[in-house]
Amino acid sequence: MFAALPAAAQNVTAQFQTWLQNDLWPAARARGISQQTFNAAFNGVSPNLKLPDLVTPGQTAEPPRVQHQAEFGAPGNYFAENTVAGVSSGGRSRVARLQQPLDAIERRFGVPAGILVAIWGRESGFGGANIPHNAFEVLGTKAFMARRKDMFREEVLAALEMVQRGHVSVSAMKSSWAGALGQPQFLPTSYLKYAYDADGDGRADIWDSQVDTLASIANYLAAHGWVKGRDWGFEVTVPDSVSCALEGPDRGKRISEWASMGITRVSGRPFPDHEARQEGYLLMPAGRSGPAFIVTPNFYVLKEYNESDLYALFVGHAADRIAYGDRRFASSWGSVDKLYRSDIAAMQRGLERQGYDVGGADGLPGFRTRRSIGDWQAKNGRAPTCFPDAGLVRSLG
Ligand SMILES: [Ca+2]
Repeated sequence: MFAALPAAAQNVTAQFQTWLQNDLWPAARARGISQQTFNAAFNGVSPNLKLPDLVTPGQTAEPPRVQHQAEFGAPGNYFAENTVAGVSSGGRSRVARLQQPLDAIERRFGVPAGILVAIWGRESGFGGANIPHNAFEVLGTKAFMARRKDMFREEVLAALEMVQRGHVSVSAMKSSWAGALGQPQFLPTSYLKYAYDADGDGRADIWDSQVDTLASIANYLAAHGWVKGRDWGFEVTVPDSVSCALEGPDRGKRISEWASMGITRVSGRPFPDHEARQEGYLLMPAGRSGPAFIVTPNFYVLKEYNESDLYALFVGHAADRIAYGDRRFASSWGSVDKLYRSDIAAMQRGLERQGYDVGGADGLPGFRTRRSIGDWQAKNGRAPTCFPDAGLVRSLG
């Protein structure tokens, strides 16, 4: 749209410059950013109109239409074997090479090496990923005109603070298109709170130091409540007598109680004693048509790194494979009807009209949507699957 309208783009660029001078600069100055730092950061920067989720100044935010028309990806796609195996085999070699620092980091923060290395591999390919964008262009554009611009305003101010405090030079401030920095892919506010100087050279270097990167990830997880000594979760078999609608972090039970309901580990081993005494949660990311898990509070700490069940599961699964060898999930991911996110959103609105909580009609079947589907199916005399399908979209959309 903007490419066809150079005049409009020029107009946006002019508005961006005005916003920088009249709006962002006073806020930056109030935080102790010098004029020199501010000018260096935004020298030659104009808004990048190719970034997603932008709203033209003066227009109101519309629902993310393009994303909505995207095909809904089956959960199993997230676990393509070459992706998981890349993280697990790459992770094992890093664990072997970095054993001493990883031991020290685990002693300090309580997070096991496999988890740290799995996140590192997932976020940046162990630091090998190309992270090419100018962070001030990305964060500045988003703070100026993104749908969630208030959040990005904090991030761009934090980015300026990173430079002002001497943590990093302007030219080294490269980010993903989402504004995430360095090997752990931290947003600037996370860098200021959680970046950690583990090698003791006086600088928390998440760009070029592997041990600083791993310690920073550990510090982030510890600060978000990682429970030392607990696992992330276990793949399980759930008998038909246990409803898939019991899923969710707000429906926890002692793991021994889940076991007494007939839930067993796929490995055939019992739950470890110290886990059995504590709370666990049912997780069925694809409802009845995929692997099921009993997860611990640490699973939800992983979701603090990236708000997605599948992300957290990827990290936990890869960490297990790094620590214990490559073993795929015991259950396979079933086939999923071809649906668009707009179909799922329509189904969610149908459930909402009938009083069910779907956690927002966003076109993504999170745990609130999955269990509401299960409850609706049970109420309507159907076998609960707890996952969207074409028939449900027809019945509820
Ligand atoms: Ca350092």
